[in-house]
Amino acid sequence: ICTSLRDWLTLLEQEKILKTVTKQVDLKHELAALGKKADGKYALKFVNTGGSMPVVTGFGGSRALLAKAMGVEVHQVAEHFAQAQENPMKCVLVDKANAPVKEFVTFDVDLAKLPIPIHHEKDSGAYITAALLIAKDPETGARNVSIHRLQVSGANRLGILILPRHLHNFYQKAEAENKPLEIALAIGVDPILLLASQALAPLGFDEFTIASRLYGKPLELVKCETVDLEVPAQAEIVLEGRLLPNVREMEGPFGEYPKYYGPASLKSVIELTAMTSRKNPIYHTIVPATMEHCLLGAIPREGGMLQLIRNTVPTTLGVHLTAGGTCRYHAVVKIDKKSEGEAKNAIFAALSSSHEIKHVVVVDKDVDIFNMEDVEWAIATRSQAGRDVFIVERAAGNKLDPSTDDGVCDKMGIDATVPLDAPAGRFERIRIPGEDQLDLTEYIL
Ligand code: FMN
Repeated sequence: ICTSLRDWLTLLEQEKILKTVTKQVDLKHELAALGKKADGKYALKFVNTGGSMPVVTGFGGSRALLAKAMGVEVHQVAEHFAQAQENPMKCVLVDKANAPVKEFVTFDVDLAKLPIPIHHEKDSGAYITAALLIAKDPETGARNVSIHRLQVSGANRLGILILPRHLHNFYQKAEAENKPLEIALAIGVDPILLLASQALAPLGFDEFTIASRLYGKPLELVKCETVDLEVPAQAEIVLEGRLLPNVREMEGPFGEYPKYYGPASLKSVIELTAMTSRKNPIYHTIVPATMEHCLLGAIPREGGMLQLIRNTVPTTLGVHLTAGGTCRYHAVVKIDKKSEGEAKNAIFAALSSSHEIKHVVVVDKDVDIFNMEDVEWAIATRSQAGRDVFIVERAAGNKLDPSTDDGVCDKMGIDATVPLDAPAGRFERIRIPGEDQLDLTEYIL
C-alpha cells in the first residue's frame, strides 16, 4: 500500500499507467481537456505548464486503480472501505524534521506561484480541487477531513463551497462567537487519504483514522506552523489559514460533478497564513466531473451505505453508485432476499445513507450490479411500476442537482427482485450448458 503520492506515482509509472506530458500545456482549459480525455485510462503528469512545479491528474480515475491503491480486488472496494471505517486506527505525530512537507516553509503565501488550473468554460477562475481540508470542532476538538472546491480570490484568499455537513457545523459554531475557524489544506496526497476524506461518518469521527487502517499502519501527521492542526507529513503542499467569520464574497460559477455549473453566490472566505511543501513539490488537480472526481466519492459512500443497509437487511451483498447517476444519485443494491418486503426496506436504508441518493434499484443476487445492461434487464423483466415503484416527494436532496427545488428533491425506489412466491421456473435465466467454459478464440481464425 502506497502511503505517499510519490510512491503511488512511481508505481503507476512502472505500470505504464502514468504518462508524462512534456509538451507545453496551458493551465487554462488545455490541461483539464487532456485530463478529461485520459479519464479512466491514464494518469497524466504535466511537466511544462509554465508554472514552477509539475501537475498530476487522474491517478484515481477507475475502480481498478482505486482497488490497486487499497490492495484489494475491484469487487471488494466498498466492503474493504466499510471494514476500515468500522475498525479505525490511530494516527501518529512525527517531528517536523521527519516530515517532507516541512522542507520549505513560508508565511508569505502567494497562490499565483502554484500551477492552479482553470477547468471549465464558465468557471469564475482558477480552482484548487484536490485539497484535503482539515479542521477541528471548536467545542470538542474532534478533527474532520473533507474536500471542497476552492476559488482563488487573491494571493492568499480563497472562496469555498461548504455544503451543510461537518465542516459547516464547525464553522457555524465558530461564527456564532464571531471567531475564525482554523483550517489546513493538504494538496498532493495518495488515493487512500483522498478516499478516507469522503467517508459517510458521524460528526466527530476522524477520517484520518480510516486512512491508517487502510494503510495497515498509523498515518503520519505533523503539526502546522500557524494553526493548531495536524496535517499528513507526506503531503506535497500544505496551506494553512482561517475561515473568516461573517465574511461572504462571490464564488462561482464552477463546473461540478453532475456535469452542470454550480452557480455564483456569496460564500465563505479563507485567508491563508502559511504554506509549507516538499522541496520540489507536485501539484494535484482533480478535473471536475471526471471519474477520478466521481469515484473518490462513490467508493466511501458505497461502503457507508453497505453498512447501513445491512443493519436492516443483513443479506445485502453489494451496492453500486452508478457513473450515469453521477456516482451520487443512483444506487443499485444487490440482496439475497429471504423474506418479502426486504427490497423495500433496503431502499429506505439506502435513501437514508446520504441526502444525495435519489433513485434506488434493488436486484437479486444473480444480477451483476456493475453491468448496467443487466440491471436494466432486471428492471425490465422483474418489476411492475404499479406494484414495485414508490415515490417520496419533497425530501432533502443535493443542491448541485439542477432538477431539485433548491435542494428539495423527490426520491424513488424500484424493487426489481423476483417475488419469493413466484411459480418455479418462471424467472429462471436461460443458459447454454458449457458457455461459460468456452473460449471463442479457440474456434475462430
Ligand atoms: N463538498 C462540499 O461541501 N463542497 C465542495 O466544494 C466539495 N467538493 C468536492 C470535490 C471533490 C473532488 C470531492 C471528491 C468531494 C467534494 N465534496 C465537496 C464532498 C465532500 O468532501 C464530502 O462529502 C465529505 O465527505 C464531507 O465531509 P464531512 O461530512 O466530514 O463534512
